[in-house]
Amino acid sequence: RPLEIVKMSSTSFSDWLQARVEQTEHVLDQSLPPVSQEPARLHEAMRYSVLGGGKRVRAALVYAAGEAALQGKPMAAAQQKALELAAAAVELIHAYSLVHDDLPCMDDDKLRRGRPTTHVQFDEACAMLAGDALQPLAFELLAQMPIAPALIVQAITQLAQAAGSAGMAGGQAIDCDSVGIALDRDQLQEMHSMKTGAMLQASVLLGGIVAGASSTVRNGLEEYAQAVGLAFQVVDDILDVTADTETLGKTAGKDAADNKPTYVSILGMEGSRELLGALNEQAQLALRPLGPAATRLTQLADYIVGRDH
Ligand code: GRG
Repeated sequence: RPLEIVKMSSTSFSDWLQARVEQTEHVLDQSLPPVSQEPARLHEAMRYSVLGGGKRVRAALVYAAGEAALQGKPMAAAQQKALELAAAAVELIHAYSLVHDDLPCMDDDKLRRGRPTTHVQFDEACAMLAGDALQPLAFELLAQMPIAPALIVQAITQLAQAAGSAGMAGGQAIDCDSVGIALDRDQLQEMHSMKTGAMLQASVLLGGIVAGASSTVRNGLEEYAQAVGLAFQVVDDILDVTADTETLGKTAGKDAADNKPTYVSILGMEGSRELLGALNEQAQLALRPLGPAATRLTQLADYIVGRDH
């Protein structure tokens, strides 16, 4: 199957998404060190952590934002290659964060993506090192993008800020420190926008950077990404209450048991659903100036808001 981003406005969203998932997994498979190379166990743990499923929402956001930024212009082969590397890079950071989040010193989860977590399958030290090694690999992929060096620097800065103490790692630290503390809605929003929103936003912005987005397009992408990043978390909180938690490897009511505030605990189920609708509307409005080139982004917002796992 040719791994190309073709203009597929007539392709159904699910076919488009499936093609992006396969494309991303192919690039990840090629980019991860082989098990035949030493240290074999570390490489095995890295591959296990990254290639074990996942919705690949962040990768899809990279591709969709790249398409939107091109505004109907044909995609150059170098831009396509760069989008592939950027999409793989955000999935590597995401995978590392899940491996570390599952460790006994954090959430101590036993299942992830329907399989034993990395520290259960291997051991704690190996899982920590696998996460440690996935993170720099992401930046190595960005450094290999065949685009202007100034754009590579922007992309690296964007991803570093989203993953660091002002983004995901910082949000995780606030989350860890907030057990047993009653965060209000603004504090909860700030924590989530750092912990999960920042990486979703970075995915959208990376697509824009790689495809050379104009400032109008970048503004639209930023606004869209903010709304979608938050919506993702609201859905996660709703699913924590409603989904078949056993198959997801989570413990029912885990957040409540940990005394961690969630959107559902603060706004109630109905209030959370209302907020979700408003965020989707905000995301769709932000895309209006981008026209039909943003179709995949509009569909992705609907997908994120409507997801059931
Ligand atoms: C350890 C530095 C560090 C950070 C961890 C993102 C994060 C911070 C922890 C993840 C914990 C978690 C389950 C958060 C809820 C939202 C979320 C990020 C869920 C997992 O993302 P999906 O649904 O997962 O995109 P898949 O498996 O589809 O890739």
